[in-house]
Amino acid sequence: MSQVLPAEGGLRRVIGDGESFPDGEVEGLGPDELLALYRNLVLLRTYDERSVVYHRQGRIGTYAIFWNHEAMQAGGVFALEERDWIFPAYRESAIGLLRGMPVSTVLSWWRGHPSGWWNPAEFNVASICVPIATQIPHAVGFAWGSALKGEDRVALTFFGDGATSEGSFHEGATFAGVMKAPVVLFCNNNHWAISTPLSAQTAAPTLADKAIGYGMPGIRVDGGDVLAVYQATREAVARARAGEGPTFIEAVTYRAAPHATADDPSIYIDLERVEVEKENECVGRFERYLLRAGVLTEARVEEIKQEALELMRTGIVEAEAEPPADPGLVFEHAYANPPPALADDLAELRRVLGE
Ligand SMILES: Cc1ncc(C[n+]2csc(CCOP(=O)(O)OP(=O)(O)O)c2C)c(N)n1
Ligand SMILES: [Mg+2]
Repeated sequence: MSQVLPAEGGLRRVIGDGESFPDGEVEGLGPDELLALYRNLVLLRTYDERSVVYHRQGRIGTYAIFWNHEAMQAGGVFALEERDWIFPAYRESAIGLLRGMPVSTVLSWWRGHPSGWWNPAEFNVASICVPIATQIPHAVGFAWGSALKGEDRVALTFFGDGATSEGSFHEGATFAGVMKAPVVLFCNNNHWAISTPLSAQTAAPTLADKAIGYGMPGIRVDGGDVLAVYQATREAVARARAGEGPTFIEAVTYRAAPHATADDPSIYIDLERVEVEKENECVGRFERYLLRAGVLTEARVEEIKQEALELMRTGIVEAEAEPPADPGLVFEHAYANPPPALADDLAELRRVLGE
């Protein structure tokens, strides 16, 4: 099966455009599941949009925006069981919300507060990795170890197009293929690694082509179509659970927001393409699908959005109610015998902070 699956030359899609491309269906998803998936999308979207506001208000630090990545995140996670683990990067910082993590925990992470570090075993969500691609070997090792222990767990790891050029991706993918680790390598191809374009990450026609060299199937899917993402991930998870090893999923999108709150993409990005992407953004796409199918009403949409906003309001209040962290924590746990200069630095920091 080490080939790019034949149907994957184009991008898999399920959601139609309301005109020439007809709506499809995913077997096994009834109205309740579809609504649950919609709620997850709205929760992530609301988290993201409010976080940009909180950043502008100086209430959280630099923030990695994931606007229009919600379908990849929610669709991927919806294909997992609770016992399966998620290994996120900074772009999936709020993925824990889909596992019941409090909003205040994620906001605290972006506030640089220790209460933002959760116990991974509580939610089966590993810590956020900022060094690019490092979560991939973590996920693969975890999945392999889990299989050796006879547990029935799959690991899903998210990473970007840029991450596929990193050594950690190569090491993780090689190991996963050789060991047949029950892992899903989920690549969100948003065409950019900050200002470095996709064309710099591979000379092959697609990123899914990379799967071949690691002996695993590669699937290409429309990253803005939450149902197509769910369906593709469900297949990959089933393959992993059946002992058939890893799958590489390339979910294709185009980054419609800045890389992070400290970025000005207008100097490098294709602004027309961004406009097209915004028009076709993933939450609205699924919302219109559900309205067409009669699963959702305008009134229900409003209700679900208000509920998510309320969760955010409570979350930021709780995060801001945390007592200030002791700056000494930054200096601990790195050295058994700290060099004297470190103590001087901490003293200086305390002086600057007026402590
Ligand atoms: C090992 C490493 N090198 C460089 C960086 C700086 N850096 C932060 S984000 C980023 C771009 C990554 O792009 P991609 O993998 O496509 O993910 P995206 O940000 O698009 O989700 C880079 C190079 C880093 N965090 N880690
Ligand atoms: Mg990228």
